[in-house]
Amino acid sequence: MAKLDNEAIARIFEKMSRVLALKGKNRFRVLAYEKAAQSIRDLDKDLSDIARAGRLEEIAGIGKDLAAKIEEALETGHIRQCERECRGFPDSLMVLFDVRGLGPKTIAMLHQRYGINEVDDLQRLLDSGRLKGVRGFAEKKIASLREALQSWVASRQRMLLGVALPRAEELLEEIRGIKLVSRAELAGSLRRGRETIGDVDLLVTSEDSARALAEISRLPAVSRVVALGPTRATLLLDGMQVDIRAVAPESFGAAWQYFTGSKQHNLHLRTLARQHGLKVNEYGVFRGARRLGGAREDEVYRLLGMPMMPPEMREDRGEIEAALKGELPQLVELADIRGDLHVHSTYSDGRSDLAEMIERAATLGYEYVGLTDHSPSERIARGLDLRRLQKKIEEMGKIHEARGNARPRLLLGTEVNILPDGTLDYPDDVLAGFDVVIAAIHSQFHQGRAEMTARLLKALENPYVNVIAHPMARLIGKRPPIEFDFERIAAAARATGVALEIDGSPWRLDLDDNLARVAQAARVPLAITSDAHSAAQMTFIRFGVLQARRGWVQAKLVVNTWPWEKLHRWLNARRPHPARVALKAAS
Ligand code: DGT
Ligand code: CA
Ligand code: CA
Repeated sequence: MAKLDNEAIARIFEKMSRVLALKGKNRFRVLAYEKAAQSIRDLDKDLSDIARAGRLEEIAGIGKDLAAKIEEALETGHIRQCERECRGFPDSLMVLFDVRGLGPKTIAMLHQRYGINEVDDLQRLLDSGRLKGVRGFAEKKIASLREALQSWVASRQRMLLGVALPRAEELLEEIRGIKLVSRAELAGSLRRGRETIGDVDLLVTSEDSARALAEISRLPAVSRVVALGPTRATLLLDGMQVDIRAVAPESFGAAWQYFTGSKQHNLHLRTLARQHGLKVNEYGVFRGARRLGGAREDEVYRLLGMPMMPPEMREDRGEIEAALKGELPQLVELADIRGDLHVHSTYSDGRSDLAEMIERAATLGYEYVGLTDHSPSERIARGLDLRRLQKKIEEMGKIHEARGNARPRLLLGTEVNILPDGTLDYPDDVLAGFDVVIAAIHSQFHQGRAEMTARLLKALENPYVNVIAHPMARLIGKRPPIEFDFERIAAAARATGVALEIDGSPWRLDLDDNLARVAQAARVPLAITSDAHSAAQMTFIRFGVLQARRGWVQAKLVVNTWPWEKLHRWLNARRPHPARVALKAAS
């Protein structure tokens, strides 16, 4: 009996939704399965645990019927009704739903009449010319399907936020430099700060949209023009797909809202609007034919009885309900950050030396910076043995002396390994010499859930530990998260006052948004860091802030938004003896 995990069950429901759409079944049933799949993907607990507690029906979008199906899947590895319904529809056919311009009606027709079962079949069919003259497949339609297939291939690979955002911002600056363009903004998943990005969505306004788009598509960064029309362009920039739409100024806010998404958030908003007798679309907010607003994005929310919604929250995870109750949290902002507690130098595996890292921290206006090189067992990363640690202390002392009282305050730190048995890689008397200790798992990722939980709990008990770094220990798209009981770790962190990290490195973003939200709800201290391995990477902290905002995190809980006095008290709160501070902090 195959044990099904959350993702496997979500996929069954997603497929069910798509097959029902192909069969032209009731729209509400289609949506119900789609919503259920999304809710399951958003869960931070195993469905099997939730089922055991008898709480399946508390999940958004899961009623009696779907709860019974989940139970069946957990017990037998199958959902009979779904299998029956989906018979004859291969998974490879479902992929066509991700191709732009293909909806359920067309896919159903291609499947029935031409035996199309996958993207390659469709490509061959288009190439064969057999669609020529077929009703519904005018030449223009065939050409646009070809383009859509090309961009599907390009966009199959999702990009990391940390790669896509800087490139998109560069493009945005070039677009803003075009005279004809009066306004340009980012939308889509990039604006919501999702950890991976399918394609980049941009909105522009211009008095001559067609010419503006043509000019944009001639920018040197553009490697291929996939499609170019009077109001829309699809461009490829070295593998990154960009969708640009030109909209009228009076619709800009409504369009920005619409194309920021997420789709689920928008669906929910539109349902709400209907209940108020309003219509919301990408052109504005309407009562009948009368237009109530849409030039500004906040108008859209205001007309629905809500304050402006931070883009990072727009995932239909309860933010609309919170906004209607006037309970939207005040999210942490980059400007709240007063320092970084996790950066590496050439003493371990960083590419910039201590002086360069400190210089950059000063440029960023930080009050303090923790220089946290690795501990000895981290061989690949050149972890510091006691001899090299002593050298680092001496060099930090010299830099400190040369700088006088200049900001930032320098904190001697370490990122110490949590060994497989939960002990740390430096003895306590060495740890006592650091100003800030962050502890992390860098080995034995495959331990079972119980063992891993015990390992982390033991590390949390060490009185010198201030932060647990990247608690999930995942690498996005490369290494899955370790398995552990997050609620127990969060409760222990809250009890001991140890912070959990939200690591801003684009490959990590760890905690992720879902766990950050659990931590925020449990009032666990958090530390948003860059985990920089070069001076330039210190700006990674912004991706950590975005992830934190997606987790509804408020500044209050984030220790590195605190002024030095408060941070200092917290750093030493659990130590058995007053800190033997290695470096006298600047006054
Ligand atoms: P991505 O590109 O996969 O990372 O995710 P998004 O969210 O950027 O999605 P994308 O690029 O397909 O569409 C951008 C936004 O446009 C999306 O977040 C919401 C809106 N949108 C697109 N298609 C639909 C749709 O069929 N229905 C609704 N309500 N909104 C849509
Ligand atoms: Ca997108
Ligand atoms: Ca798009």
